[in-house]
Amino acid sequence: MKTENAPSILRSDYVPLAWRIDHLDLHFNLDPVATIVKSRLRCVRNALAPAAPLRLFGEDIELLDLTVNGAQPAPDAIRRTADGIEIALEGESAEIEIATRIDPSANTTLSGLYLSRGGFFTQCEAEGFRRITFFPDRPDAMTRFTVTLEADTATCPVLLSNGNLIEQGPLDGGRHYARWEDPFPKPSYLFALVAANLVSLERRVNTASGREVLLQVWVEDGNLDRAGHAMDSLIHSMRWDEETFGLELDLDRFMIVAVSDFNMGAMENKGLNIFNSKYVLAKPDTATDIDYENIESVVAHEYFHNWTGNRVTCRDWFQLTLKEGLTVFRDQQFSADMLGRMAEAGGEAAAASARAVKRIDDVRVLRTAQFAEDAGPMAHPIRPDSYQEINNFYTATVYEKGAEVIRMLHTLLGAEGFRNGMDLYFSYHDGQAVTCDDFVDCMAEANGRDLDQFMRWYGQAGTPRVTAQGHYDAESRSYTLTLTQHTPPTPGQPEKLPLVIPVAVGLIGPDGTDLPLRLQADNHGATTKLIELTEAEQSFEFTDLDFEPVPSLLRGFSAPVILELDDDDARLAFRMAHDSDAFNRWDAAQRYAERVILALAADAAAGRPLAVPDAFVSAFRALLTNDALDPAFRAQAAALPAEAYLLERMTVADPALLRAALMALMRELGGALSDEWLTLYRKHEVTGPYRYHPADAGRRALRNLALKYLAAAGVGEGLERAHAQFARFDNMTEGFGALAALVNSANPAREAALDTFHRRYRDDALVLDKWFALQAGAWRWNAEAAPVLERVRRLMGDPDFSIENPNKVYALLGSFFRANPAEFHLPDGSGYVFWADQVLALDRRNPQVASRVARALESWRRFTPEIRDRVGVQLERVRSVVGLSPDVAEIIDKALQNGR
Ligand code: B3K
Ligand code: ZN
Repeated sequence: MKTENAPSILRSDYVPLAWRIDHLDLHFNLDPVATIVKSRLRCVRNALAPAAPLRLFGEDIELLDLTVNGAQPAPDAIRRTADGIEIALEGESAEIEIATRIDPSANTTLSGLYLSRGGFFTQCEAEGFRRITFFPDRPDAMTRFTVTLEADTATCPVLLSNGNLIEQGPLDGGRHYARWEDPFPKPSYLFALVAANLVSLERRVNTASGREVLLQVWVEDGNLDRAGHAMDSLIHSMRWDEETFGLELDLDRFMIVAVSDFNMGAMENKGLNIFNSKYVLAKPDTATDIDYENIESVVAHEYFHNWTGNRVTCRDWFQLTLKEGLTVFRDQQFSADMLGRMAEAGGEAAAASARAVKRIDDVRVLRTAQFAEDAGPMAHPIRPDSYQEINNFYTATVYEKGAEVIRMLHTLLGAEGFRNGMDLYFSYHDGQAVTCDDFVDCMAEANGRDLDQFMRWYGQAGTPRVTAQGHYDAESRSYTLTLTQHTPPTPGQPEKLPLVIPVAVGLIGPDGTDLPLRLQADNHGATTKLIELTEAEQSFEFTDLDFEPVPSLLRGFSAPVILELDDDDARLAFRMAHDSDAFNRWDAAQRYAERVILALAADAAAGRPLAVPDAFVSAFRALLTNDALDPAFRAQAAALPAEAYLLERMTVADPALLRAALMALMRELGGALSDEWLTLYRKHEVTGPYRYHPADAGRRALRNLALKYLAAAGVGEGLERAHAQFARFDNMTEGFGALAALVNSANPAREAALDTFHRRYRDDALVLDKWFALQAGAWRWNAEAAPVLERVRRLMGDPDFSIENPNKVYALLGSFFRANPAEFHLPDGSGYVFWADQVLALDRRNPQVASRVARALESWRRFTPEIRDRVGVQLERVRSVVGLSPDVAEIIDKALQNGR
């Protein structure tokens, strides 16, 4: 096991490999408790690097034998180090043979080779390969792999690895073997094997250039009827990458394998993607519209990595956003295109709305998870400068903010310019391990543009604040917009420099329509204009305006910044009603709601009655009942901002006050608008068999939201509708939507509904995850009800719960710690003791999962003094435990040191 107090690894310490491995031959004799791995490495001296011994990493594995060029090395040529072995090699090349023994049954970390439901699976990113065999386990060591697997035929009839199957057959003793060869050099983090009892859904399709390829989705027997959507998503992804970027599948076979025990979402191993079953399995009765959407996007994400990540990979782990930010951007564009295309049948406006709804979803995630991270003790640039445990840096910053940075390049260079940059990137770097600078250099070169200042986005942490001030001069009929930017200090970065911030601007006239824009000399007259803020303060003058306009800034969320507006309530209501940019229209509604919620929280703090302003209710009603707007958009606009986001917006985070405010607002909007909600509910029923389609999904989302507000407000007819919907549902979106409404109400029938649901899905692990998550995240609408913590403790003892399964941990504990702040932060501090107990119990089994759970309290210094005192004690308690993993140690240390 790795131990705590790992030293920080620095980006500036990068040294090229002294020895390249040009071929690796791996042989696995798979056994649950004693797997023997034999490897043969062909090493070649790297003339471009300083001379050094061959450095092989190894962790928790037993070395049985090691030879150099067929002989035992001299004792002084080999040295055991804290993280592996160093071998002094002579000459220009050498062949190393190594035998190791590992015990997959004891591997509870789910990193390296492990067992899940009797099958063997691997997870090697970031540093899992060293838990399988000794190897230069770093991403710039690109190697050609040949892999032979031997296993019991009865328990593991299917033997898979990367690339092409070149041989297979029976062996003595009820065993069999398969040999796989991957024609493309790859880093060890992309290695994978699967040996299990699975069945596959298969399709043969042609690539754009006419090559036939075999696609397989491997699942457990009995789940084939849930594999179709993943297969369709894979085919759509292939087509999209061919059409959008001219990128084709480069292998004869591409496999997706679903596994029940997996630390994260999925993994892009070359030709053998391994997925958390949550992101593969779907049928109408078990998966919601959101599950369908997530599956499509995760399948696409992993498939897109084949080019952005695998063919061109990262030089070192600091460059992680090179592949992750870019691939998230690609999957976001793909999903927007897919949704837009499906919605096209309803007209152009429906397609645009579907795309906007996708953008809103993405920004919600960014604002909730990434802005909080950027403001807390773990704040880091999208390309960090140091880390203790790389697995802690698969963050919202590296992924989501990284994707926003790529999106800004796309915005600044245009789709064609961006594509030219991508083409150049592949032409220069295919088959290489490169840096973020290499990528941005290609964008710059292909477009003849200086992107030096833009590179600051890679190095500066923290969310920039942009302010806007407008001044209208009636005499000159001009409007001057003055923008400023400022990025607050973050740990280790006291000073920041101005960034390149693309700001998409529109100006709205008094009648609510967009005005043609004339910006100084540039006389296009378009209604949305991209301006580039590059200095701390800059002014832009718009001319030929007969009235003072209402500005609509950062349209489409053109940069990942916090836009501080001094719009008053009336202006927000005006933009809620008129902004032609769907994103900004939604954003105006969210800002208005935020303002009302924070005022209600202040009322609660002062002991004043909580009264929702009529003007807000009217603006909300107008938007909700505007039939010109798509149901999906209305559902987005009428959903309140996330609680975690609102906590960040409070000067002092106080979960109890915030919850009181949110409950008051939901009751008011549910009650005062009950007729409107009931009408919407009736009008938007979806008839016919379930199909995954944005038009239907939007209607279902709006109806479920109606039930949620009505149930919260205790409106009798709403509760009846929820009961009726729950009593006869044939798709999970409606079933779970109704259940969620009932559970989030004071209605006593909630328990019976939970039982019914449990009985119906008792054998379905993925659906039970929803059941756990719903209860852990529930609000207490009935003041007499017991604290949710009691229920969470009880559910941990439920026979269907298992602390060994990450999905269960995220569903029950993750939902409680992250999605239910008011219940987690109980005034007596019992939530924090429970949190510390769980972090410590998890850390002994699975540090990656423990560290994710640990992060739930990292922003503790933002909370009230009472909360800070109690959390501080538990953070210290966790920190004092001997043998803490470096994963959890890094999080707790940073939380204790870098508070704000
Ligand atoms: N690359 C993997 C994530 C690996 C996480 C390692 N702790 C999935 C993805 O981003 O596609
Ligand atoms: Zn990824």
